[in-house]
Amino acid sequence: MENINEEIYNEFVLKYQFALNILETNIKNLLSEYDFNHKDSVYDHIKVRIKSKDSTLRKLEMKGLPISVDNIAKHLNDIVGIRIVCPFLSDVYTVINMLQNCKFFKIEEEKDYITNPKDTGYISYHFIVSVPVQLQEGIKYFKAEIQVRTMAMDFWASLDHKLQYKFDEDMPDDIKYEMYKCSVDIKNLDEKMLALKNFINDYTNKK
Ligand code: 0O2
Repeated sequence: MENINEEIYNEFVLKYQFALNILETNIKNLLSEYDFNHKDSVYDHIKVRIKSKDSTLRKLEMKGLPISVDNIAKHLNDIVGIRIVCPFLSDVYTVINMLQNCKFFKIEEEKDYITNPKDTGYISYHFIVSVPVQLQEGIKYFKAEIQVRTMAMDFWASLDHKLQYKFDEDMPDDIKYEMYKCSVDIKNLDEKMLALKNFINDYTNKK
């Protein structure tokens, strides 16, 4: 696989780190404000990461693009990644609504893999956003991917990710199908847990 000079890559990625810092702080502030106002937490945890160089170059190669920082900036949206993991499906939609009303970044794209799961069974809600960063040369925008999902969706995606690494090539079809069926169980489980939460809320409110 081709490579990019280490110094050039580090300088390129540093600016994405700035974007991640800003995005993480703003999102955590928003969520904390919500929690304070509602005396309840809408999320379980947040995970942030800068995509590793290896994984970035591999993704560019998989897209059939020449290896360069310009191509990374132009074609990859997830050098910066933030994942917000929520207890209930209703919390996911509260967070989605919060992000849709955010003014400090620009939403470039929304991918609703909750209504339309991927063929693998992957369920999640994604935002591709542009984050403004004040640099010495002026304000520049950097792309980031925000994933919002329930703990159950996260459980499936984490295990799927882990299992995929066991295969050099694609997963065999029968295993893919079993994973897909597990994701249907996950969707049903989220719906059942939400119904149970609503039932308990009604029950305790009546008392
Ligand atoms: P990693 O290692 O998690 O970073 P696009 O250019 O938009 O067509 P892209 O960027 O692959 O293609 O978009 P997509 O399909 O929305 O996927 C973005 C990310 O969602 C992936 O990043 C994964 O994190 C997650 N994802 C998508 N499909 C699956 C899946 O079937 N299983 C799991 N576990 N995660 C999935 P990366 O770079 O592929 O991986």
